[in-house]
Amino acid sequence: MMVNRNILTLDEFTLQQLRQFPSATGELSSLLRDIGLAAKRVNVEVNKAGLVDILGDAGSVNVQGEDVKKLDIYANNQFMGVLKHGISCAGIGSEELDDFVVFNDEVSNNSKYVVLFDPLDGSGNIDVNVSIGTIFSVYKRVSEKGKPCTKEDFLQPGNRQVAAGYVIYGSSTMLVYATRRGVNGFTLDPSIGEFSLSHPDIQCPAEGKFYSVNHGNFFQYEEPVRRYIDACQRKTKETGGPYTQRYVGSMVADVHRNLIKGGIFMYPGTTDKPKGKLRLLYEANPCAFIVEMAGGSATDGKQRIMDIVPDELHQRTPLFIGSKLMMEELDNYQTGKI
Ligand code: P6P
Repeated sequence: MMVNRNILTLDEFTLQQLRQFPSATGELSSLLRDIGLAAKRVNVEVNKAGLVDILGDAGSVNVQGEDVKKLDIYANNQFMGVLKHGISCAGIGSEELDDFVVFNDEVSNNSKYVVLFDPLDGSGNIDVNVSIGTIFSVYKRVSEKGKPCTKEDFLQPGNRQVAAGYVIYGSSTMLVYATRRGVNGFTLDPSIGEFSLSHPDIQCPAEGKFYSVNHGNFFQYEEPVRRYIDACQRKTKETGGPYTQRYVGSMVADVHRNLIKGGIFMYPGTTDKPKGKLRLLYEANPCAFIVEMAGGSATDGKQRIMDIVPDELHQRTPLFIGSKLMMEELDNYQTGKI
């Protein structure tokens, strides 16, 4: 099958972006290409996970107290490896690691960025062949270059992100990333082994029909959230519905569907977990950056996700994210207007 040579690969796209900014150092383009390489390596293992002894638990438990799947560890090592051996990253924070990792070598100490990532989100779905994803967030370091990066580099509010993205290992494998110049999606083309621009300039529809939440926790949600969910179920053609409830249980899949088709994803706080389950630094913030750059919005139920000043690497936050007008309706419930 001939490949349409007019479709830019990820590498060609990032270099094209770089050429438009001659003053740019190329470090961000290089970092994004490194992430693309790691994603391709992880994709190979995800796609054959049922065939090799990479499935199932690795026997260890991560900082979240969750059984660590072998694929989590493999993915973590792939992303950490390309970032450590690249030219752009001074250090990382990972869902799989207790603390930040400062690379502290001569090249890394002079690198411009730090990266936070969840190497394989939704890994509980690996054994049942449901889409999973990698999520990443890129900040310009605030510490003095030439020295090791510091905790302050990683604990910046999400509104300081330079770039963010995710890889979704689904019916196809896609890498979606956002900078302040827009959101673009690349589908892995197996015939050439490259991520190719398939979704240029992604815009999140202002309206949608999908609402995504775990109904199993319904009676643990705060009253305004329960009233909004109830309203979603009562939508008719006359009131902008009917809505469809879709919940994959893999955040990247749920967020991606809503980014493309319109919709709202909610992981509210519960009576058991008032801060919810999702992590601010490497789940909520990167998804919030992507969705906001595409025209949507993201809050914790009270404030913009990206305005939260983090205290620690693994802190949790409630998350409401998606289409602009759906988020405005939810806000009317949460502020008591409805
Ligand atoms: P629950 C996967 O474990 C994850 O972190 C997200 O990808 C997903 O949205 C959420 O948890 C699902 O959580 O409690 O509904 O199973």
